[in-house]
Amino acid sequence: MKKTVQQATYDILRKNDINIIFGNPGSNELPFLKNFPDDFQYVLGLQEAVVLGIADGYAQASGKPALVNLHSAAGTGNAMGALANAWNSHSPLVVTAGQQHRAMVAVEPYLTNIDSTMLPRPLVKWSYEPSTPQEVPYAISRAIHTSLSDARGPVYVSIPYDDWAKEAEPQSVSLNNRKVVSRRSLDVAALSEITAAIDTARNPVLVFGADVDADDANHIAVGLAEKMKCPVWAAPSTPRCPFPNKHESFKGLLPSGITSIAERLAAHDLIVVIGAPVFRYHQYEAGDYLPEGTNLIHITCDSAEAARAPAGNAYIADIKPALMQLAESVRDREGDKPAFVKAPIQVSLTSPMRPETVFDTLNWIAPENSVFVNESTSTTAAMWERLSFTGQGSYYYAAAGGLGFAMPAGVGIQMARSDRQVFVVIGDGSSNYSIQALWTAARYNVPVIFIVLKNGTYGALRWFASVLDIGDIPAFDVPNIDFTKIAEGYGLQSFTADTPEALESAVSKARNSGKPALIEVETWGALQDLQGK
Ligand code: TZD
Ligand code: CA
Repeated sequence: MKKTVQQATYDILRKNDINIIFGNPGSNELPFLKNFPDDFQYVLGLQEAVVLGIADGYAQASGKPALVNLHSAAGTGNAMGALANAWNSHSPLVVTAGQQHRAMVAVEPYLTNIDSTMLPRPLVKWSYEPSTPQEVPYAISRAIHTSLSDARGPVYVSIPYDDWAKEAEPQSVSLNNRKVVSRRSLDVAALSEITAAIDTARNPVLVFGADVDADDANHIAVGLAEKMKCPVWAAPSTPRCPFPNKHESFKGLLPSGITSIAERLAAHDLIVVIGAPVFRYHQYEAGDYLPEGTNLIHITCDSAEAARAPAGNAYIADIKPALMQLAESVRDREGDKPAFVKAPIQVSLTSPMRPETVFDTLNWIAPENSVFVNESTSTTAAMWERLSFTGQGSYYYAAAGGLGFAMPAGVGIQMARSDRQVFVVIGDGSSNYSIQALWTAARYNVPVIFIVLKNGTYGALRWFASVLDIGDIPAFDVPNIDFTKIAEGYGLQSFTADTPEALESAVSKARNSGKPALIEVETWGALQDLQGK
C-alpha cells in the first residue's frame, strides 16, 4: 500500500519508540497533525519555551528522544533559551518546525522560517530542511539517530507544510528496520594509560558529572569510588546528580570559579573527571586552572568538551562502558574507606522559614525515590547539603543556567516517571520564565508538586553583585507576586506554608489528591539579611 510522507514519518517514529509529540501548533504544522493517530499523544504547551522544557525533562528522564513540534521561526525563537539548556545537558531532542508551502516560500510569505536551518544554530547538532518531500522520512530518521549518537543532543528539521500529503518514496520503509548502536568503550591503550595513572597516583580524586546519571551509571561510579577509596565531588553546576550525595565518600558540589575549584582539589596529585566538562566555570577568578603539580584525566562522551578543556588529558568514550572498564581495571586500594565527618548544620526556626528549614522538612517528608528539580538559584548549595539524592535521576537543574527550565522540565520528568514524586523547588524570580507549564500539568493531570520559595528578590544576583563589587542596582527585587492565584488561574490547587508543619500538611494534601499543586513558601533570604532584620 502506498503511504504518504506523513504516514511514513509516523511509522518511523513508532519504530523508534516515540509516541508523544510536545508542541504548540500553527498553520504550518497543522497538516502534520491531520488524522492524528490514536497511538500517539499530543502534549500541548502554551508557549514554546514551555514545550521545549517539558520535552527536555521527558527526554532526560526517559533516556528516549523526545519529539518537539514548533511553529516556524517565531516558535523556534521562543524555544531558544530552553534549547540552550537542552544542548548543555546532551538532551536528545528531535525538534521540528513547520515551514511555509514550497510553492511560495521564496516569496517569503507570512510565517516563513527564513534561513530555517540557521535559526537554531549553534544549539543543535544537526539542522536540516529536506529538499524534496520524499526526503522527509529520511531526514526524520537521521535526526533521531543523530540525537542519540556520539554525545547526545538536540537536532532540528524544518518541514514545508505541503510535504506531508505527498506520496512517500517506497524505499523509505527500509528505515523502519534499522538501528544505530553507539557504545564507545576505551581502547586497550587508553584504558591502560588511565589505569596506570590512577594506580600510581598518591591521592587521586574523582569528579563526576551529569553524563554519569544520563548513562544510567551511578552505581558503577560508586563501585569505582569504593575501589579507589578516594573522595568524590560533583562537577560545578552539575545539571544532574551522578553520585549519591549522602555517600561517605561524597564531598559536595564543586564551586564554579577557577581558583575555588583548584583550592578544593589542591591536595590531590590526580583529578579524574568523568561525564562533565573540565570545568563548567561561572564567575571569573584569575588563577591557575589546576593546582600546582596536579594532573587531570578527563573522560567524556563529547569530543567538543574534550577539545575545549583548558588543561589535562582527555579521552572520548561513552560513560557507562568506560566506567565499567575502569571499575574493573583499577587496583583495589589498601586501607579504610575515607570517612568525612560532616558537621551537622543547625538552623534556628525563623519566621519566615530559612530555605534550609524548607529543605530539611522536604527531606523528612518526601518519599525516598523522589525527584527534585532545582531552580532556586541562591539556595543550591544548601539544597545539596540537606536533601538526599540517592538513586539514578534524582536531581535536575538548568544546564546552561537559563531560567525557565524547572517548571516545564518537572512536568516532562513526571510524565516519564509516574512511579516517582517530582518536586520542583523554584525561586520566586525563576518561577516567571515558564509559568505556563502549570497549565500543562493541570491539563494532563501530571501530579508535580511545585514549591515556590518566595523571598521577594533575585537572591543569586545580589550575591553575584557582591562578588563583582557592583553594589545595589534597581533591578533586584520582585515583590508582590501571588503565585497561589496564578496557579489557581491555570487550574492548580495551591497552598501557602509558613511553618514546617504547614509544609508537611500541604505536601500530604497534594500527594493524596493525585493532582499537581503549587505551594508558596515565604522564605528568609538575602533581602532580610541585607536589611539586617
Ligand atoms: N534570565 C534567564 C533566562 N536566565 C538567567 N539565569 C537570568 C536571567 C539571570 N538570573 C540568574 O542567573 S539567577 C536570577 C536571575 C534573574 C535570580 C533568580 O531568582 P530566584 O532565586 O528568585 O529564582 P533566588 O534564590 O532568589 O536567587
Ligand atoms: Ca527569590
